Amino acid sequence: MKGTILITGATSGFGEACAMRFAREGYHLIITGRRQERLDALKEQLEKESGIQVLPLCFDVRDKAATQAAITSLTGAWREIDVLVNNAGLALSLTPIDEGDTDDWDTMLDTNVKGLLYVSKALIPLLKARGKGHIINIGSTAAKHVYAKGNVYCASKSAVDALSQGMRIDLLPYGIKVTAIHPGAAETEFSLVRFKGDQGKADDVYKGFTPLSGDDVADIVFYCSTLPKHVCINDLVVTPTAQANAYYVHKTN
Ligand code: NDP
Ligand code: 8X3
Repeated sequence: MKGTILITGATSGFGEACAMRFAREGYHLIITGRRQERLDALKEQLEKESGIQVLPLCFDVRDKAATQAAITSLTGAWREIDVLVNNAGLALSLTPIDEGDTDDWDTMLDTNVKGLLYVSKALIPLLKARGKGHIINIGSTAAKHVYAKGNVYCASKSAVDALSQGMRIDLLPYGIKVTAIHPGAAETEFSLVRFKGDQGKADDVYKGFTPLSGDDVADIVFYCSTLPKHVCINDLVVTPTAQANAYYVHKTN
């Protein structure tokens, strides 16, 4: 056993790919999300394939009490967490600021910012007690450049960028590493969620170029989390080769 990793939002996309990658490498996994049936299926698959142990915790990161209760429920070796991947998050709609839906704004800010804070607040005491650990926050190119109609989603990811810097400073005395990884366009369920189930609109986002995959990002998370104790990647931006930044994607059709 190489260690234990807790991944939020492991029911699809980057989180699921990270679960698969770390399972292959012999890590025990704590996987979280709101879809219990997906968590159960992933547990069954990974325990069978990799011979590691998987603990599913089904909760909504927006629910402060449920988040704290889920972490408090950890006992024994499950409390010895080496890596926390704060990945759960979403965008909803692509709308000019004055036309934005305030419920969508609440959901994005409550999930991407406050949810990340609740999980971190609950987990940090366990890392501090061991004098080591690594928090990996999934930001976005949207944290680095604000694009048209991205307003609140971009703001939520800017907050993840700022919080990652703040965490790194405050956790320095405890030997806890903090890394922010900022991916560009990646084909997961992200656009299907953003466009509220419109598969055609979601597919259009990735036409004409090769986007990142969940596996690409999982490789990077794995690399960052397995560097020597004295080495920490603080901030990493990764895009498809066809994407220069949040604005410029070279599409061939
Ligand atoms: P997916 O939609 O495929 O996965 C999102 C995950 O987040 C799901 O497992 C979902 O689980 C979980 N999640 C969402 N809301 C909540 C909640 N309230 N409580 C608990 N879990 C929640 O998208 P990605 O894998 O692409 O996204 C992962 C992260 O990467 C997000 O933070 C996203 O903003 C970021 N990102 C994505 C990029 C992309 O282009 N795909 C690029 C840059 C960053 P469930 O529904 O079961 O709760
Ligand atoms: C996801 C990438 O460009 O849709 O964070 O904002 S983007």
